[in-house]
Amino acid sequence: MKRNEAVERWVAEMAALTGPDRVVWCDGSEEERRRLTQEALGTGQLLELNQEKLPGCYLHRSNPNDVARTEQLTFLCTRRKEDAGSTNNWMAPADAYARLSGIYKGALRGRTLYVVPFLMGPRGSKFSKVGVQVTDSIYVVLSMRIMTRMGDAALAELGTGDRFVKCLHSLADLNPERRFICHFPEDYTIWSVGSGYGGNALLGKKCFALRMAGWMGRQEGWLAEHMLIVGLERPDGRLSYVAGAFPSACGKTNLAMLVPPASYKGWKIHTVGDDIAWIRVGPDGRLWAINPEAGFFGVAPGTNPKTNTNAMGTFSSNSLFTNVALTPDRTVWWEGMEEPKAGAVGYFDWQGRPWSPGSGTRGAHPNARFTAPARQCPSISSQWEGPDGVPLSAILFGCRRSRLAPLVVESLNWRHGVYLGATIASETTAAAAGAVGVVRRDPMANLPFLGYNVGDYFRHWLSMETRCPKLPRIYRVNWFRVDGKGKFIWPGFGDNLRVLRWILDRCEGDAKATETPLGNLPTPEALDLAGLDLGPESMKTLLEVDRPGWTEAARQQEEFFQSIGPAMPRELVEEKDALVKRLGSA
Ligand code: GTP
Ligand code: SPV
Ligand code: MN
Repeated sequence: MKRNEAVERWVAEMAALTGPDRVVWCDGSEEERRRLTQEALGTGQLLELNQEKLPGCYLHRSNPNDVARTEQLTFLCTRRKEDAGSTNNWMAPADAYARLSGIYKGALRGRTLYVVPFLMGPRGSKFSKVGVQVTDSIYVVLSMRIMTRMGDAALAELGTGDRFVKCLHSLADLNPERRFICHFPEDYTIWSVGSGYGGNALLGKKCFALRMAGWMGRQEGWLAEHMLIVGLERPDGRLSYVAGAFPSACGKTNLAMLVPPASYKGWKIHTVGDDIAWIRVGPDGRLWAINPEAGFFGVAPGTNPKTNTNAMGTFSSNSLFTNVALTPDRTVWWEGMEEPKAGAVGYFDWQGRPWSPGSGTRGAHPNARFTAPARQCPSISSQWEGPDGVPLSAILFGCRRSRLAPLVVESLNWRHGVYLGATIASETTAAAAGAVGVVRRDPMANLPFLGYNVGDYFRHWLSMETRCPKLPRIYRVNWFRVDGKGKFIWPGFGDNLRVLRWILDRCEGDAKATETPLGNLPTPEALDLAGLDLGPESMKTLLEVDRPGWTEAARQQEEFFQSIGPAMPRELVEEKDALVKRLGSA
C-alpha cells in the first residue's frame, strides 16, 4: 500500500498524545480478522459462539454503564455557538480539545493503538468519503470492519490526498464522568473517549456519516439523513425506491428488509440501507441516495423469523452480537425470540450472569444489537453498492406514537412535507441512555445526529425545492398506535407494505385519498387490508384526525419553533399556522 503522509503524520500525533505500547495499521484482510479475533477471545472482549450454528460469530458484552448512545455527553464544537443551534450541546473547540486531551493523555499506556482507515460509501463512487479512526478497542476495529469498507481499500481511495476525517477513539477507563463524544466539523475531526458502545465509538456511523456529513452536505448542497433505503418491485417488474427516516429503534431496519404479506405474490423487496442515506440531486433532476455503510448495526430484541427473517439470515454468520443472552448451546437469545422453557438451565443474561428464562428479569439488554455484513442480507439489492445510488420516488418520515399520529399522511407539497418531517415527535427508546417512552421532538428523526443548527437544517431541506426539479413526495407514517389495552393496532412489519403500496400508487397518480387538515389520508377502501384481522373501528382509529389533539400539538410545535431562535425558517411557521387554520375551519 502506498503511504499517505498526511495520515502518517496525524497518527504519529495521536500516538504521541495517547502513548500506546504499539501501533498496528489495519489492512482489512481476512488474516487480520482472525488474528484480532483470537486476541479478543484471549482477553475476554469477545466470547466464541457455537461455530457450527453461527460460523464466524462472537458475543461482546459491553460495560453495563455503556450500553447506548449518550446524547448528554455528545457535543458539537464549532467556533460559533450559533452553528450548533438550540438542539445540540456545544463546547468551544479549544476547551474541548484541552479537556479531552487531559483524558487521552497516556490513556493507551500498555495498550495497542489500532489504525483503522475506512471508506463511507461504495468503492469508486464520487460521493464516498474517507476517514481514519485510531482506537484501543479490538471490538471497535472488528465492528468497523463489518460496518465500513475498512483497511487498504479506504487508503487506496484516499491516495495521497489529505481530506480524511480524523477520528480519535479511546475506551480510556470507561468512566461515564469522563465520557465525551466531540465533533469539530471545521477541523474534520471527531474525538470520542470513555465509551465502547456503537454510535459513541464506531465513529464512521452517526459521528461521521450523519453529523460530520451533515455539515459537509449543507456546504455542498446534499443531505445526510437517518434513513433506510429500500426498493419495492411490483409483480409487473416496476421498481421504485423509497427512503425513510424513523427515530432510533423505530423500524428502519425492519422496513428495509420487510417480507411481503402472503397475498403479495410477485412483490420483491430490495434492501439498499437500514440506517443512513446520503442524498443528492442527480443529473436527471431526481434525488438519488447511497447507503454509506457496509453493514447493519441492528436492534436485536423483537427480531425473529416472523418479524424479520431477512435480518435472521443476515446475521447467521460473520457477525457480532452485543449484550444479548447466551443459550446453553452457545447461541444467542433475546426478548421477542421464541421463549425458552421457564426454568431452563444453562442460560446467561447480557451481563454474563446465570439467568433463568421466565424469571421475570431480562435476558438481553433492550438495546442489544447485531453487527452483520449487509452483503449477507437475503434481500440485499443488486444496486446497493452502485456508485450513483438509487433514485427516490418517495420519502417517509416515521414516528413512534401510541396516540394521535395517523397511520399515514401524504404531504400537500414539498414545503408541507418538510414541515411534516420537522415536526416529528416520537416516544424515546432504549437506543439512547435515559427515560424510555417519553414523547420528544425529533425533527426528521435526526435530532441526535444534527451536525449544525437545526434552523439552518430546516432551511437546507426547504432549499431542495430550488435545487431539485423532480422532488419525491413526502409521507408521514406511524406503525405504533395502541388500543385501550396497550396492544399495537396495526400489524406492522411485512404488512407495512400495504401502506407503501398506497404510497407508490399515489406517486403514480391512481390511488384515492381524502383531504384532511393534516394532509391527504387514504380512503378506507384505498388501503389494501385483505386478509388482515382489522375491524372498521381499528381503521377508524388509525386514520382519525383528532382535531383538539392536533390543535394542542400545533401549540407545542410553536414553542419548539420559537426555541430555535433567529435561524428558524418562517416558511415552516406559516405551515403550522395554515394547519391551525384548517383545523379551525371545518
Ligand atoms: P436504529 O438502528 O436504532 O436506528 O433503529 P431502527 O429504526 O432500524 O429500528 P428497528 O427496525 O431495529 O426496530 C426497532 C424495534 O421496533 C424492534 O424491536 C422491532 O421489532 C420493532 N419494530 C420494527 N418495525 C415494527 C412495526 O412495524 N411494528 C411494531 N409493532 N414494531 C416494529
Ligand atoms: C441509533 O441509535 O439510531 C442506532 C444505533 O442506529 S447507534 O449506532 O448507536 O447510533
Ligand atoms: Mn440509527
